[in-house]
Amino acid sequence: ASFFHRLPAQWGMKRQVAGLDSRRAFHRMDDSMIEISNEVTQALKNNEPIVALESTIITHGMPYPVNLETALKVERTVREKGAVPATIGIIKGRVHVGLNPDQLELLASLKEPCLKTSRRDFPYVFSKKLNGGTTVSGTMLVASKVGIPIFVTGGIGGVHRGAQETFDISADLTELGRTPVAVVSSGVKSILDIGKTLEYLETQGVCVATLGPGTEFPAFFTPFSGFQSPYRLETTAEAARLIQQCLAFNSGSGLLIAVPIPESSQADGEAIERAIGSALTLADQRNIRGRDVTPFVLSQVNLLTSGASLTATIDRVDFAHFDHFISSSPKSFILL
Ligand code: PSU
Ligand code: MN
Repeated sequence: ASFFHRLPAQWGMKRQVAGLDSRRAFHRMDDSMIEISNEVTQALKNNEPIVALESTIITHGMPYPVNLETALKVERTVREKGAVPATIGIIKGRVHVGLNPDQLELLASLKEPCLKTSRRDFPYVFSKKLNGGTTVSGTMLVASKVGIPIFVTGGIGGVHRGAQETFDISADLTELGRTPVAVVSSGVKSILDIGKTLEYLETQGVCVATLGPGTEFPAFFTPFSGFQSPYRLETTAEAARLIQQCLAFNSGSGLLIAVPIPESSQADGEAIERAIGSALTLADQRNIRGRDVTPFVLSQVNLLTSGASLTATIDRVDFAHFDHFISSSPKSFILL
């Protein structure tokens, strides 16, 4: 009996050595893990509209310096619309909500190694004090922890073609099922299987709606994917109401609002979609797997289209959504 009485004390010592001073530490987030910029802190306090932005698109989605220029441009667009941008990323093992231009430059230039960080990667990035670009899933997770319910991005991850063999299904989809953040996106790139992606989102309990005149869920570079959107929204007011009702019901799930490319700008889109087929074949031949698939295919498609896909991506990331832009503060929803 005395042995068992002594045991917890010994464990306590070990926990101290490991930097975990009590069992409660297992449930408590260390303050040093997340730093919120002054601007975002003020906006949260004053209930001003804030838009979360991801950083994998910067670190793994586009080449330098176009990635930095695009990140800054998107932030400017958000500001022009009257909201505060909160780009989320990880520097030396610390999550930053609201990266300043120097921090954006550090991540964009890849002067230091930088890990693509989705939900599963945080513990490793923290423990090794690494830099990280947060994916849609990683960014949603952080946004929800700090109380930012709206997140705007270009393309989200999805179910990869051939997932029945590889099981390659982006953590973005499960995150949408478990984290109450509204993601406004240009849709799902057809490097993915859009039909399976929509099925999987239904399984995860994610409300999916397309904002605009069409009835299809959009591919990234064209408004047409061949798949109907579960729901259609005609106005931003309808979108804002959907978001508000989703969060008020508190089911715990997020939602996905797709904003299709205007039909007038889709000509290049079709050529890009064709290049995707070749890029996927090459990825398979070169045995590219797991987290490397998306970055590889994106850069390959850019090569095959002589840069047209990159230009179109910048347009899709920055421009398209913001025409019908929705923003919010934790308590109110504002149409911009
Ligand atoms: N789509 C793009 N560019 C990107 C991504 C998606 O056009 O950079 C990034 C996003 O951050 C998304 C991630 O969350 O890729 C998905 O990666 P994966 O398929 O490995 O889950
Ligand atoms: Mn994957």
